[in-house]
Amino acid sequence: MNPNVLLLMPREYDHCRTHEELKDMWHITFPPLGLLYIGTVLERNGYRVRVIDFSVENHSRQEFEELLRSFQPAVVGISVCATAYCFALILARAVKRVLSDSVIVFGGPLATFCYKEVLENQEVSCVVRSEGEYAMLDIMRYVESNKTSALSEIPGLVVRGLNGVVVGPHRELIKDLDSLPYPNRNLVDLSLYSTQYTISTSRGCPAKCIFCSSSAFWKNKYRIRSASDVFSEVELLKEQYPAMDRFVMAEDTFTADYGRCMKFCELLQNSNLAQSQAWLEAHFDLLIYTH
Ligand code: B12
Ligand code: SF4
Repeated sequence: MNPNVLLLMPREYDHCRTHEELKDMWHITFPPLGLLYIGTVLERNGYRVRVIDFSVENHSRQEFEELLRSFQPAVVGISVCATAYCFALILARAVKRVLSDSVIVFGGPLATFCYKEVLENQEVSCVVRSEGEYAMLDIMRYVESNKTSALSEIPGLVVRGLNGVVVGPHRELIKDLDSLPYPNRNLVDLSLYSTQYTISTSRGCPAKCIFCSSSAFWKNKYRIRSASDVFSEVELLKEQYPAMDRFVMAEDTFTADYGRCMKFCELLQNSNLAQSQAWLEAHFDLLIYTH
């Protein structure tokens, strides 16, 4: 039987505020698109996937442990940005206590940059740096093959070695983002989010502001999906969620490619979605430069 995989989005760790209080503060919550992309690729390859997003779901320690016992994931992937690191470690320890043989994978921005510090925690088996879909697929195959190869041979991974960390071979970024399946949003309960309909149309940012991690995270490459692929996803969202009247481009900058931007607007304008609102982020210079 194929091994199961559990993907976790830790909540931001805040000693002072409860989940309910954060909700009252109009805390913005988006579905975890990165985990949904990874989960969808793994599902399409025959693995059973569960996603738990602690930024919108409340689970006591006991409930979480029960879930681990019943679902028995062989691999647990945790998405880690800086503010969620403490909680991510708490989750990793809980997993290790219940399922000592599971492979615990950290990915996302903090893990990508601070992999040495992350791997000082014995419960973390490995770190995936940058893009996660196919590195996670390789990890699932490694587990499925009864761990006959070495984790350190998988491109894009960092593991603990006898004398410090071992950085595995380089992994190429996905060349054609249109080749990725649309994220299966049914892996989470969309009704729990303050912003439900989000789309990722690009990866990276051409602006390269010196204080920002985006370029370094996406290996200095800016990749975009085609206007028609993005528009098809919007159409699919509308079909699946007829109540949708607004969607959000959840990424660094949508407007950097003028041609694609105009093509997308045309497609939208000439469709029955013309009344929908599209929210997006754009770097000001890129907006002016392209006009
Ligand atoms: C949309 C967005 C949000 C949304 C939703 C975040 C979410 N939970 O998905 C909202 C508005 C809620 C948000 C909030 C915050 N955000 Co924000 N956000 C973004 C943004 C613009 C896009 C994220 C996204 O959906 N990308 C698309 C998907 C496909 O990519 P991805 O999420 O990176 O996932 C890929 C890889 O990272 C990796 N990966 C991710 N997780 C895992 C896990 C495993 C196991 C593996 C193997 C791989 C892996 O594989 C995925 C697929 O390839 C990014 C910038 C960016 N361009 O990435 C900032 C970014 C992630 N946010 C950031 C920050 C700082 C925050 C906040 C802390 C802000 C604040 N002060 O409150 C909070 C933290 C909330 C949280 N716990 O995540 C920083 C993180 C920096 C850091 N060093 O940690 C980023 C990188 C922006 C930046 N350049 O500084 N954010
Ligand atoms: S425009 Fe935004 S996302 Fe792009 S490099 Fe600058 S700060 Fe980062």
